[in-house]
Amino acid sequence: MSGLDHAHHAHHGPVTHGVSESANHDYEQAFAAAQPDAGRKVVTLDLEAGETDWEFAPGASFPAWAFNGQVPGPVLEARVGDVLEVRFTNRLPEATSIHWHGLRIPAAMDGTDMVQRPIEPDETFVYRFRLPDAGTFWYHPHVNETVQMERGLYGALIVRGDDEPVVDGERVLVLDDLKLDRNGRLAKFGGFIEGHDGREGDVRLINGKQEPVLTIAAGQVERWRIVNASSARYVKLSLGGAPFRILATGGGLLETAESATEVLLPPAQRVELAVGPFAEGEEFAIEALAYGRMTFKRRGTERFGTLRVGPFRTSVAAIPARLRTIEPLAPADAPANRTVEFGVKYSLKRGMDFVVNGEMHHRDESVKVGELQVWDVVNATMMDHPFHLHGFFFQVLSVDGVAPARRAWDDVVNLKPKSTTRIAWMPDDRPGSWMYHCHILEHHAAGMMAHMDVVR
Ligand SMILES: [Cu+2]
Repeated sequence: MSGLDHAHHAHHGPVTHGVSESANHDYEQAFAAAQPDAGRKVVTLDLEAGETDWEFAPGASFPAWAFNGQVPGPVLEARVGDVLEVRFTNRLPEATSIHWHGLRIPAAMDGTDMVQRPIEPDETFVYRFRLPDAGTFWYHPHVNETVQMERGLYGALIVRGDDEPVVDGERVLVLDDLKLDRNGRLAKFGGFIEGHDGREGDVRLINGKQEPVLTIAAGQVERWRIVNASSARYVKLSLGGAPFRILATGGGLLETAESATEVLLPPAQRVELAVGPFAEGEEFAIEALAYGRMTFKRRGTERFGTLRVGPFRTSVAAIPARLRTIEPLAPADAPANRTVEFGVKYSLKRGMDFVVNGEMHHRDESVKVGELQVWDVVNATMMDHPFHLHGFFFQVLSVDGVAPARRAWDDVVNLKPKSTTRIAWMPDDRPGSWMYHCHILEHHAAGMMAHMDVVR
């Protein structure tokens, strides 16, 4: 990756054509405004989406869609205050775009069809934005996601802060599953169960490989940055019952490291764990424990991979008791100023519709920059839904009136069946078109989403 800024105006001509003049203006403005902080740099890179042979297990492969010929796409790394400039070229047979999941960037760079025309085959589009927060994020298309993400289009994005815990090593684990047919080809998309449950497959992957074996040195502590990139699978992650510490969720570090033996990752969620130290010769299953979310198809404990402990190495790891301070955005009993209800409706034509406030692809009221939002996010259905808000972090104030055990920043929260989750978020000065939706991709596609403007 080159750290040098360079002339960019030639890059985005071909694709802004066709976007409304105001969208084009917002894009140009966001592009020019993206400047690195003092002492930081512009991280530039090329990404290309195209067809590639994805060997997910020895001798087993299929024609995938991938970023830069690999699944997952390359891990993008930068520091808080850097500018990321991605020159993206689409070599797929259909239109696409990139959504930068969890990043608090200008609306014009969010990658949805609200803010840009999908990028047609052989077109190039340049995303450019400043990275405001440290954490584990990811990128994926926001066009035909049920197909494009299942076929392999996703990757992790790591943003480092100035004051990170010291560990002996770091790894990124992108979790996914693949649904194949009897012949080892991608199973055909759709059907009633897939529409209801979301698409889940029986090939479980870490970093694009089926049930790999990872090795950690005895005595060492690693930081694992974990992304759940699957379409619908909930991963209640366990290391064969071994304790670990949770350092961060989707919006960065927690206030204190939390000891646990399992952690739930709904689709699109990220966690960071401190793993280890272990003794040489130990072995642990990296597995998802059974998690009931009222689907037709039920799953027991299933393995994603194996962790083996190799020879001892000395450790320099130092994880402080206090990781950071998160100021509360609102008191736990702050009254809600909006109710958003995730529901289902039965339609004669389509069977089941997934709706927000009674409407597929809901158009929600705008919110004003600087006005605190306290939302009751209601799940009126009998199954779980991972709620995702684009472009802004929120804090969970309560679930069914009970304050959560910890304060955290997130862009994804799981909504339990028949529950009310009260969240608070602040629309800072990034006006434009935003959305929130269920991150079970099939539910999102079936209408469980809403558009909303942030206005000055
Ligand atoms: Cu859903």
